Amino acid sequence: MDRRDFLKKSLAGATIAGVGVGTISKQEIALASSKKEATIHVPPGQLDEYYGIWSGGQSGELRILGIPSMRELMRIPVFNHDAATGWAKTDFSKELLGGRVTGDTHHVHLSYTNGTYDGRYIYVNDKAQGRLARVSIPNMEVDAVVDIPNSQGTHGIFPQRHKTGLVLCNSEFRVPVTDDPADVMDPSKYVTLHTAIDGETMKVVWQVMVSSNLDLCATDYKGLYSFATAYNTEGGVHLEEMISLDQDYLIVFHLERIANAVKAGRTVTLRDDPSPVVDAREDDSPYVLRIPIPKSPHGVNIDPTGRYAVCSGKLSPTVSIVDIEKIASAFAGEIKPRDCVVAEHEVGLGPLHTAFDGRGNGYTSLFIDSNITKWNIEKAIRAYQGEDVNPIVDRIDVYYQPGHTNASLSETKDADGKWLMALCKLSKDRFLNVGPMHPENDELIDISGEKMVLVHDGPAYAEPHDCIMLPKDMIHPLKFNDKKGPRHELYKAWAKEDKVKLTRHGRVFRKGEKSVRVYMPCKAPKFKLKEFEVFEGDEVQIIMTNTNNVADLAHGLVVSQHDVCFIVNALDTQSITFTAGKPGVYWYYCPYFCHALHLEMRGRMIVKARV
Ligand code: CUK
Ligand code: CUA
Repeated sequence: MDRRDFLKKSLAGATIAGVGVGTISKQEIALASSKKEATIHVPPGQLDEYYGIWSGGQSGELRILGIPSMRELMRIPVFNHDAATGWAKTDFSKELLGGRVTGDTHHVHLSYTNGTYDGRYIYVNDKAQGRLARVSIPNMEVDAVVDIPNSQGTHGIFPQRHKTGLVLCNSEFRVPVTDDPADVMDPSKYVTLHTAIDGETMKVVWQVMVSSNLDLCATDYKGLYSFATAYNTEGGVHLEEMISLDQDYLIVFHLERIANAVKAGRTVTLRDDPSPVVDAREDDSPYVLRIPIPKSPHGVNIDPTGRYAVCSGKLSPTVSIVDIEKIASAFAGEIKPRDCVVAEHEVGLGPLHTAFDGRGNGYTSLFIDSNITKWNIEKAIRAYQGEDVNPIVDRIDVYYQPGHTNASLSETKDADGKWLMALCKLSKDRFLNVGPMHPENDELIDISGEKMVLVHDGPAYAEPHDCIMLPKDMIHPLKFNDKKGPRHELYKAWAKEDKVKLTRHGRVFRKGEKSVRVYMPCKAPKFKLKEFEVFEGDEVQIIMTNTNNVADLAHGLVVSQHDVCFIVNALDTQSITFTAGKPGVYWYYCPYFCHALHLEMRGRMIVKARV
């Protein structure tokens, strides 16, 4: 039997094993029946059914994947310098990043309307520098970055789900909030902040000050609350101190009370930052509810019905389910905070994150046990009430040590229970050896049936933390930039000032004694300016416009020996500023293959000695 026959034959087997064949039209599925593992192949020329949006961890970027093929379709540079596109070097990106080009993207979410993705924005955090960035989906590029003040380690983030409103951001590290040396040396004075950013303006709205480390973040579906798993209730600064207690908290933030406090001015400011800060450090603070849950919880995920907040135990083998409908009574003091917990069942060792299939099941990643465990919400609640039922439905080994897991549309009311991703931290022997640095392993699991079926291993560069997956029709990226964002405001202003047409005029303007502005339209295979002259030490700004009206026809600009390389997509403009080096001739050229005469697409920057 050749491979083709094998594939055909195994389709029948796959159906029986519950690999939703009908859901993967025109794609071949082979099931290695003995191992309950399948492979999925999206043939050349066929498009994927889902987009996957991946955080890139310490690479500082986002990645777009096709699901189920797991093909990496594109990278979106965010907090990093990207040599191919010039991100972090071009004028706009450099200004946004403030010169800080390392970042650690952990959590990625789309903006919401009415409990589901509205296709407008992607939000992503930077844990390293404490920032939140927004990607405009039509243009698939970052259009805003905001620094989270007064804090370090911006980690869990979550946008509100009833509308594009606030994006809540947790700072994980406790820090002093004054420069008083006594406060700096006294960890009992350190705080963390839960920060609300306006998802439209990308400005800080308020911050709430608490004492515990804030880890993952979630929002409800009604706009009443946000949530943070909190560990290090001990207030320790060393590992042993942070894990001495067996109990930590899910902190619930009462958004209306916080907004009212801000309106009434019951706030403080920290150092010279103007953001209003609500102090919720007191045990009886009206702004927060502290729901006790076992030891150092990590993920908090809201199920697609919006009823339950599921906290994964990390150092406890349990998952705790909080009934969000009980929270109002707890805030009112009618029940104890702990009474909001309606289930707490064992799932295995090292529970980190939980995804949902929209059919009443949770899927928890177990870092230490190295598997994904599927369990039933209703059964977990009944078991907690004393009934003799086992909530565990299925387990699947993953290779190896998963951090995040997420399912298609899991964080929306439309969770469709098709695909689950296990972002494994170690790949060990799963791929050819490529040296001391190993890839991570993103494993795609079919969850459309009763049993989970592993269908794909995807090596990933350091280090995706989180991902979301959504049907391809939920977002509509443009083929040409819409020229509406703040980036284009810059070019319009400059062109107006110099009375030029970006698409037409190749011009050189001396803007100051040591600064020059160069307008450089281009069209395959020519730059409008065959050469231009500047003086040694001039600050040279090049504004380049690609006038080819052909999608996918990018040009770029490299200026030899000047550390300049960036892309200009079709009908778009980009600008960069650099300092002219020693007198001489420097060829500039187009690095993107654009024409039979692409290699000839070049010109000379002539640098003259200053007299
Ligand atoms: S954290 Cu990485 S495995 Cu930053 Cu979402 Cu849980
Ligand atoms: Cu333009 Cu190559």
